[in-house]
Amino acid sequence: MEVKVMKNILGENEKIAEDNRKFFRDKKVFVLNLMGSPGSGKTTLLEKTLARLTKEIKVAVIEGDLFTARDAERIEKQGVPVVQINTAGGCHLDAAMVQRAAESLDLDKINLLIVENVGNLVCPAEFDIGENMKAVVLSITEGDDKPLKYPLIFKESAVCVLNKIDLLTFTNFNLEQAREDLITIHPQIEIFETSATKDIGIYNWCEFIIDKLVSSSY
Ligand SMILES: Nc1nc2c(ncn2[C@@H]2O[C@H](COP(=O)(O)OP(=O)(O)OP(=O)(O)O)[C@@H](O)[C@H]2O)c(=O)[nH]1
Ligand SMILES: [Mg+2]
Repeated sequence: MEVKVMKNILGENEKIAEDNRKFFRDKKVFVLNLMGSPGSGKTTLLEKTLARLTKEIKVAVIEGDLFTARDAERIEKQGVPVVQINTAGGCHLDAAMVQRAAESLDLDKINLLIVENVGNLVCPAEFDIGENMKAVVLSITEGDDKPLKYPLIFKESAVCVLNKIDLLTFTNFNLEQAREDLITIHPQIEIFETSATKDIGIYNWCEFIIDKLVSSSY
């Protein structure tokens, strides 16, 4: 019974996600779904990404959180339009939430919409929101076993950002092992090493996003 209900929920979500994708395509807005565990550094990476990208690209942000507008307040300081979604306990964003949030953005004025999903390494991977690309942030302090333990999110994501690389020497995180496991799970995955606080690797990550926009003719 539970399985059937879950299937219906996912089926309904899939329809709205397809509507979103078509809507964003018509508006020529590329949508990036940024996922990862709580505290992996999504908002900090986003702050650094916006500081660089907004010189060249018009960006808006949707922030997903259980409660509070803290991340949206941080992003607002970057001078980009931002909408906060509070899921009131829900562990992921779904396509309907993103559809509603997008209504309060002027999409004719932007080329890139970045959605910071709720901090979670499991649920967001199961819900298509109508994005063009999923990216997962894995921080060094979470441990190198996470790709094998939570494979779906790494399988679904075109990109994995290994953040907090500045902390590598203070941990037992095995970078080679993590890279090997990521490639085993998803052979085409792009891997970036960043420190969002020390501004390491941000340039390459941003260039990658720009290339994606250009190659998708947005
Ligand atoms: N050392 C180090 N700390 C970082 C880095 N990136 C983020 N942090 C710190 O990690 C903590 C969490 O960062 P956030 O950017 O808020 O993480 P988040 O993934 O957005 O968290 P949620 O939105 O709660 O899921 C903050 O104290 C950041 O300063 C990094 O590259 N290196
Ligand atoms: Mg955040």
